Amino acid sequence: MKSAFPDITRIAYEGAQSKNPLSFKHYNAAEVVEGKTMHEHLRFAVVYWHTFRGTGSDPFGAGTMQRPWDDGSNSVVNAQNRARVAFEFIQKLGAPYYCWHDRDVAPEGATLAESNKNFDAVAKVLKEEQKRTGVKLLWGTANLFSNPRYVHGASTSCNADVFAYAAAQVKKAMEVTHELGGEGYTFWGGREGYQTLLNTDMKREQEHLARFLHLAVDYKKKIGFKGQFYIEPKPKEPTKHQYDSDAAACLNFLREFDLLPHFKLNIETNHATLAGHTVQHELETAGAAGALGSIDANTGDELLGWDTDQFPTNIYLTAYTMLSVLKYGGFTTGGVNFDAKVRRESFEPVDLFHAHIGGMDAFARGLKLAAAIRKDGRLAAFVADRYASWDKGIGAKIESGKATMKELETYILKKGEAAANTSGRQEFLENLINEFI
Ligand code: XUL
Ligand code: CO
Repeated sequence: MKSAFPDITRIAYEGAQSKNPLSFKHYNAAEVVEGKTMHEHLRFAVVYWHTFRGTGSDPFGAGTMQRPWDDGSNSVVNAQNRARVAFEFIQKLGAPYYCWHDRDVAPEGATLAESNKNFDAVAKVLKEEQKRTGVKLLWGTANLFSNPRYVHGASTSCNADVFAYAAAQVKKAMEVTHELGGEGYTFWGGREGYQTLLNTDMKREQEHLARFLHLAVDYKKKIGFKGQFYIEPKPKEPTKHQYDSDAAACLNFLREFDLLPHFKLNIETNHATLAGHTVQHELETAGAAGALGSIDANTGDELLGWDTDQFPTNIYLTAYTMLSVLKYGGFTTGGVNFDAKVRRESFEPVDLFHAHIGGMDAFARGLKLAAAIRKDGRLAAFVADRYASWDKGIGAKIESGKATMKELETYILKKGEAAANTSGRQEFLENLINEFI
């Protein structure tokens, strides 16, 4: 096949002094940080949907992307060619993983049977290309939101047939993920939510969502798929409220319906922002529950209130993200998946390289900064010291569950007043972080 990027060779690490825009300044795959290579820490993944299917269209105008390899048709042959281009791109970039929705990789047919046939035909090429390049599937997922049948949701639709259709689609997507050696499978709530409560039986819809996920857990066992299941929180867009609204809501839902042992969370930066949280908040919420699985790395725009899915270039963002990731032991099954798209105005193929190189370099810097902050130890020591009253005396007694209300009353009556508080030192700590950045 003709090269889609003939002028671009494998992107190399050239170091911070390089002026070559098509090189890594910070991402040095083999460099060891905290005992693991950057490659092992970051586990970068390229998304099929934005990178190979994004057209650049918006509500005000048509697509702008120049993709000369794509004949614009909905044919299987075009999809197979596109798959080969995708692997040329991912290999030249040096990302070890990719991710897809079923409908990104293969065209939807007139019937489920036809869609499955198309999917198999493209999966065959994906498998060949994975073998040829060594690029692996981080996770697969099913698109349960684009087709008009999902207008009222998929598993939370008021229409039971739609639930059945969605289940059939997920069954197939899981099989193909398994066939391609996928290391995970993601459930993002698509349209699982509501536009108005006037027409919504929320309790019933949430029970249906739980039923759906239990069916997937059962089917996973049946086919022997060992990959990790993820839930990806997002509070709104496309619906006004989505049931997987944030990490805490997901954890509560998973616990309520006995699903927590089977799922981890896939935290997306821009979704955290939409939920009114920072991504660190979401990572810490997931991490504290032992459910931090993977991240969809991107960023929003401070002045735009929607899911702009931009490539992350902010070093503070990546440093804080990696501080939380390292704190919870790093990625095992998950990775840094760029659920991000080039801007509508960045329509040339080379922009796909600039975007991913920038994201990878930003995360490599974030990783190095987080490791340096951890090695320095002052931040962790400050936090440990801040909670020192819990390590001994009355604090230790409360934590161990041995203190009663009565005892606490006696303790305070005797003491008269609580020990003096000390400063939270926020500004000092912000300055400390700036020593590294
Ligand atoms: C949507 C989103 C999805 C999921 C996969 O906002 O993030 O692309 O990552 O369905
Ligand atoms: Co995402």
